[in-house]
Amino acid sequence: MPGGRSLEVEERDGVLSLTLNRPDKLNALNRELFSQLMEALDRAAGGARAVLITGSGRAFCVGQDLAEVDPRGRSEPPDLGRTLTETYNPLVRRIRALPLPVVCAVQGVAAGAGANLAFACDLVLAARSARFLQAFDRIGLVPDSGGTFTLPRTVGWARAMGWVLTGEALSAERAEAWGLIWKAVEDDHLLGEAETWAAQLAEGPTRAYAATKQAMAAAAAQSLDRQLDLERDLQDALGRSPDYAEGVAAFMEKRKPRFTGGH
Ligand code: T3D
Repeated sequence: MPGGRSLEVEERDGVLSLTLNRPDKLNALNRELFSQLMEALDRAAGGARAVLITGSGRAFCVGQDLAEVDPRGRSEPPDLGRTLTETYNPLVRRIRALPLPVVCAVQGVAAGAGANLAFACDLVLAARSARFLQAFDRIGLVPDSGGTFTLPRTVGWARAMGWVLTGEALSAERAEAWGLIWKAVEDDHLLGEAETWAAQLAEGPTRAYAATKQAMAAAAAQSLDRQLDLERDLQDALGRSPDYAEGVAAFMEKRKPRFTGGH
């Protein structure tokens, strides 16, 4: 946005809210937005206890800013390998590795890497009128930002291939039915509900959420035996945490726990 920030960042009560803010370009991802996102996510690990990602205007995010990679008038083809190495891959890795729950509120359209960015988050809500598009086929690319990893694992081969090859738009309700998002909610309630979840997660057992993310992510690539060992190791560490002591004490005292997320 000329004169404005491409990413609005606000931190309140442990929730770091990140709003993609290029509404005139449907929040297409350009270099500036990437670097602001990465910087904000780096900061998140320093004090926030939950992250909320959303978009401003009539779209969540339409993926790569195609104006930035317009091949017309270039003598050389663009180096997309480098683009992925420097931007999309670190972004997805950062979200997945962030030791905090990441809530995503999708309104309007989420296309290309914009859709897969949403699917990389931990708790995804979408407005009932939202729609998801892979869109990569339209410009001759493979689904990136983890799409080829997440889609077949989440929705199965037939649906993943069908969706990607037909280029159909997926409604929020269908995305929910397929298990790609947590919930489709009434349009007017989207932000409020996402904020409520983010606030609730920010008051939760942060270390347990981090361990849960770690274990869930590891499960995609290892045997039950190794996963059981990992659960043991994580539980061993969590059993020594103040939040575990507080959680059990609160249960015994029939009161709400006051988690600090501390070590
Ligand atoms: O570097 C690499 O290429 C590798 C990485 C790839 C990752 C990817 O994400 S590839 C996929 C890129 N995204 C797309 O191909 C989606 C392109 N957009 C669309 O197909 C349509 O905009 C939508 C179907 C999403 C929405 O259509 P509609 O009719 O609601 O809106 P619109 O009129 O097309 O768009 C409104 C404005 O946003 C328009 O600008 P203008 O003409 O008013 O100045 C349009 O150009 C702009 N816009 C939309 N998408 C993009 C974009 N500008 C730049 N990049 C975009 N991706």
